[in-house]
Amino acid sequence: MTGLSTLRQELESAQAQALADFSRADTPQGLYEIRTQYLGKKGKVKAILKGLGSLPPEDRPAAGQVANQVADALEEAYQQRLVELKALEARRRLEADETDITLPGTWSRRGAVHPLIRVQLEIEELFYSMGYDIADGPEIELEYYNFEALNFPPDHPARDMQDTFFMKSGHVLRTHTSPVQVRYMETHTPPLRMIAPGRVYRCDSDITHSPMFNQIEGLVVDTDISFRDLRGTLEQLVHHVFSPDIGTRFRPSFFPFTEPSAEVDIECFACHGRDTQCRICKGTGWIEVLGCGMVNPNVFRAVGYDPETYTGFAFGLGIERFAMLKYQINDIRLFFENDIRMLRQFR
Ligand code: FA5
Repeated sequence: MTGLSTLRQELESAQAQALADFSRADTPQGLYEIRTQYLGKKGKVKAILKGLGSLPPEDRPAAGQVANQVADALEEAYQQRLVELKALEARRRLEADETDITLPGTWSRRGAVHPLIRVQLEIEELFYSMGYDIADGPEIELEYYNFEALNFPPDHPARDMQDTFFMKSGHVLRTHTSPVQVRYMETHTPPLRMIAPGRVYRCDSDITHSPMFNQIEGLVVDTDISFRDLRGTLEQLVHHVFSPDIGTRFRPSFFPFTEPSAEVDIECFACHGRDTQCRICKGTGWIEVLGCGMVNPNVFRAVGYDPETYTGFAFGLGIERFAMLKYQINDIRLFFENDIRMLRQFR
């Protein structure tokens, strides 16, 4: 056998062995190492080619050609196997990451809307559908807006009606949402319709009174608003929140910012006036739910409206009072204690 054919055989058997090794490789890294064993600087093909120098000069071109063919074939086989192994590796990774939809899931508890927010949204929804604007105002309020502009005379005991938290700065924590009426009228011209929900503060605490609670104010001003409009609107409110068959009663009352003023009672839905021991209405058959009245001309004057041209009505309700009645909650503090057992009932 000539040197050339020996070299050719050696190269071909190295090629066959390399191809077998390539197909056994199962990672791109392992494959690369095998490639280096054959095609690297110290690899088998290079070692065989070292024998090239000992061949007769006329055989060297043919031997070089065979060597190149083997090197090319191995490189091509390497690239092909590399593509396969990369695809295999990607599939393995995907399979390892795959979501097993048969595993039990992580259970997340459903939240619930807080009963106060529920009642607030219900009321907002009603008034919004009747074309009312929803307004807002500051909780830290000037005495002017909380009292003076609402026709509370200076140093008048009426200010004590509301157990005010006074601040050194001359501000107060607003005791009701009525100041929003004044602020709203200052920036709008009639005709207007608005409600203003918000937090208010009073130095007052027992099972039906909280130092921080929520009110919704309502205000309508136009050229011919009457007490009938007020009555119809509030009856609609009571029917919407409680029940269409609940009766209402308007009782004369006093607020410096309305004249005449009234308090609205609803029929006791627990005993309908039949239980003299009823805990809800205390045997009277009626439950007080809000204050209201026709806007006092002095309030119109404070905001620059002509009381000869305009009339209006206003009302203010406690959201906690509504929610306590609606859901039969007997202690106002339950709204603010975040006791999960109570809140869960509103899911
Ligand atoms: C007022 O606050 C008037 N601004 C309402 C008003 C507006 C009248 C517009 C006329 C025109 P009163 O002080 O009655 O009114 O409070 C209104 C409602 O707030 C009460 O009916 C009651 O439901 C609720 N409320 C009063 N004090 C507390 C308290 N400490 N905790 C929880 N709710 C309260």
